Amino acid sequence: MSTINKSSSWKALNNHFEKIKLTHMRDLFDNDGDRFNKYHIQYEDFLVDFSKNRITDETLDLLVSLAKEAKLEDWRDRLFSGEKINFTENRSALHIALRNRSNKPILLDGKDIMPNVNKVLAQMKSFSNDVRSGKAQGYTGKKIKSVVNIGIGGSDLGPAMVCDALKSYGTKDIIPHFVSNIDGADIAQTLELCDPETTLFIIASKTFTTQETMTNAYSARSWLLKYLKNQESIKNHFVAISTNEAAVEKFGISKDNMFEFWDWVGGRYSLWSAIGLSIAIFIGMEKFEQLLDGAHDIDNHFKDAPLHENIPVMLALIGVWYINFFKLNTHAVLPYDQGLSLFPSYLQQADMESNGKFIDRNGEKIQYHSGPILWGESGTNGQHAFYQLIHQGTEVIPSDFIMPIHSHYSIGNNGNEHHKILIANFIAQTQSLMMGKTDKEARAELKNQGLDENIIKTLTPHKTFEGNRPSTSILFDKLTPKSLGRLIAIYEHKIFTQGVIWNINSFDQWGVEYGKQIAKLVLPKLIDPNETSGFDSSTNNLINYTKKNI
Ligand code: G6Q
Repeated sequence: MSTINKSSSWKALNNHFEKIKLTHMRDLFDNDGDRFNKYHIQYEDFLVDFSKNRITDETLDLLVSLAKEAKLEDWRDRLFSGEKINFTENRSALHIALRNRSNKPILLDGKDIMPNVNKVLAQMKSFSNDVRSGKAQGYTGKKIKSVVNIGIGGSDLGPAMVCDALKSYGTKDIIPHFVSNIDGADIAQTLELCDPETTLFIIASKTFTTQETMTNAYSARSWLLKYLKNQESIKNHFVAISTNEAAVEKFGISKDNMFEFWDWVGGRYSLWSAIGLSIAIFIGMEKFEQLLDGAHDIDNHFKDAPLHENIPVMLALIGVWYINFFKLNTHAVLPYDQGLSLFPSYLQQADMESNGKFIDRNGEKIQYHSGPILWGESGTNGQHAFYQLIHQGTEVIPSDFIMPIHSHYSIGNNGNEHHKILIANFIAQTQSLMMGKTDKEARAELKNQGLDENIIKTLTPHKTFEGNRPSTSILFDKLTPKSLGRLIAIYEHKIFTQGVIWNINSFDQWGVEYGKQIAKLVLPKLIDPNETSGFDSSTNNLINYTKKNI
């Protein structure tokens, strides 16, 4: 049974929570002019300000003790040394090897895996250069203009998010597309934008058995063959990224057009592997390597920085403080950058698939909350939608505000008007969430507007904000491949740290596998002309109703 909630630091945190739970951050700031200095971490151009959280020195000391009691440092060593910590699948979780830019050997079962990692990186470099230069052509000799990544989940969300985030670095000659949904609209609408003679399909699937990906891949192949009318054309227009060589060959893609990766790369941790091929083609291999460099920097920081000064660790512990002591079970990620608009949905998978679990490493049900419901949207769009609830809702939502100081785009007065307004909104939101607006302040504001006393009385409660709503601000210079690599790796290690505290395996995903399994049970029933009976009455009737009306 997981005993972290019985540990002395957990108990001490509970006692501390009782003392601090009503303390307002306004007072914490008023009483300590040094609060920002104490509660931020600067790592090169990254500034992580966690001073607008409901924490004191004691909170952080106790949280760090909790991490030590959970043996975080040991687990971190086990992760980096390639131990098979994903024990339910008997696998290591070695995404750190994919961006091990030091190239120091990493041993798995006694064998250095770096030569294979480097071999695939070299293959990606040569292929992406060829596609970008026009050396790798379509079957009819035309240059590739569209790259369609067909994959889902971990084989889609990472590359899709990165290509979108780094659009300003992308070649204007090639458009990347991402098809994931089994809903035929996804592939059909994408194909409408493509010319078979100039389209390259990347079939990205670790297992090469995923129903959605394979169905989309076969539809893409039929579409291509309908126009090019020759099986031979497949080798110019299809490549595969997979661990399953036999299935790739069965599909009709030759070994030469296959990019390998390994079972020790989890799907949601795979954008650093050949799964990132669409990124390399779009922004070039040099920039892809800068993305890896950024992640490698954070791997070193996570490994070496003392826990108090460690960005992923502090983010994780503050998250644990809210989830397990304040019992706040949702977390918002709010990037103030258009390029990062897919970042919340990317992180949703990274976090919720890793830590959305109630069974601990001993196979027992945990007696405390684990992964939060993570959601978000880019600012300022979210401000005109759900921020109302963050300011005045009955739920308190701890939030991460993320923002690059410089934009890639010079636009508006003085070339930076848009970005200045964006920054102002970012800062104003975190400030007002923390401070709130007292009843007295709201009343004074209304009075200044010259309103009569009755109206002031009616409006005051509605215009009052409790404040004390926590946020962490993450700032960095500019959204570059390197800073994006750092940002993603910060969250990966945050997730890992929380999984360690909760004693869960962050690297398996039986809920996803379950979805794959049950879909296969229903499909034959939908095809079978006889009335379905074997399920519960709702399911039977849904199947029969659909069959009747299809
Ligand atoms: C990620 C999950 C899951 C997976 C997809 C696609 O960690 O395992 O999202 O990536 O189900 O799987 P394939 O790459 O095997 O098609």
